[in-house]
Amino acid sequence: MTHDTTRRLHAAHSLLPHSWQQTCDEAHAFAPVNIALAKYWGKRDEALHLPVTDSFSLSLALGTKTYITKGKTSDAFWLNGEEVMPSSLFYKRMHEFLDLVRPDPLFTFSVHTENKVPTGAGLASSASGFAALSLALNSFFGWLLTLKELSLLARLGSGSACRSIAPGFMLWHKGQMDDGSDSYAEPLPDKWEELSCGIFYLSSKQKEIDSRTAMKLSQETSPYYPLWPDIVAKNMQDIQQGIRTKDFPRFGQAVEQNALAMHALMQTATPPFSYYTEHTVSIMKSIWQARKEGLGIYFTMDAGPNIKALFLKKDISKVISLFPSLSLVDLLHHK
Ligand code: 2P0
Repeated sequence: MTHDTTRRLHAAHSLLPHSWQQTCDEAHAFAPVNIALAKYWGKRDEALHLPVTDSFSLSLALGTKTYITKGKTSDAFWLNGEEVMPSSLFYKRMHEFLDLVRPDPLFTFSVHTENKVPTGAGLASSASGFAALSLALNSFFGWLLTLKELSLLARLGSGSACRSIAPGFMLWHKGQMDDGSDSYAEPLPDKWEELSCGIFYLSSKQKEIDSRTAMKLSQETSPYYPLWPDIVAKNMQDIQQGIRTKDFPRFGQAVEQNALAMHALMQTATPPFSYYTEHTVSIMKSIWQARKEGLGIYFTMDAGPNIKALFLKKDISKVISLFPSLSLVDLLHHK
């Protein structure tokens, strides 16, 4: 067992009871996709997915449904009804995550995952996937984990999964500890019923470079990466203050600037790369133009070409008539 595997196992087991066993035949869970408003882009620890900065997100009503039962002789996974090949990256990542929670080394799982978003298209399906899996495992083994513990566990599957554990605005504290025990996301009490979101689905193709590799390359080679922590800190402040005071331009500008800064890190990496397509750029420019003409609309993008637009409910009809290809998505508010 490598040193990193031991550290991951230790991090997971510190959240779980001394020993555990299956408490029901099957368990289901849903977890939302989260849109990063201030991005997680760079790690201080790769094995434990510990980030360089805090990050901040908003949960959507879209997401992942997961259903688990005990497996037969080996782990078996289905994604949107199709069995996943053991040679795939998806299988490897799920299998390695489940290694952290097997009640005994021979215990295997059967996991059905239904994504309500295109897998691999930059809509963070791995985040909702590992969050839903963590929630389902919690029921399956009757662990009764708290939200914080679930967030810590989900983070070991994929960093951003720690923010998909609950509805609403989620703040991921980067934490200071080497074992990652203080690096988790928590929901903010704030609500913003007026806030609306839409997605321009520009491509559902599997991306050429996965976000984990993209993040590492940006961090290791962009000469602008040293500026990133301060940019995020400033953006986080404006985003949260914007939410508190319902100052939409302050909020929107900080969200958009953060996404553009992250994409600038990719374009200044060696070798440089970009998730933008011609469509992405054309929509960005149309949004800037609409803003010049007085419409309150801002965008963000993750590790993919799709654009997520943010605007207020009062402007929905103007936004729809100006951008007929925009699909509105419901936000998942907390109660
Ligand atoms: C985020 N992304 O904050 C950023 C913005 C993509 C763009 O977190 O290596 O799959 O599994 O911890 O969480 C995607 O990276 O990376 C991501 P790992 P993850 O949502």
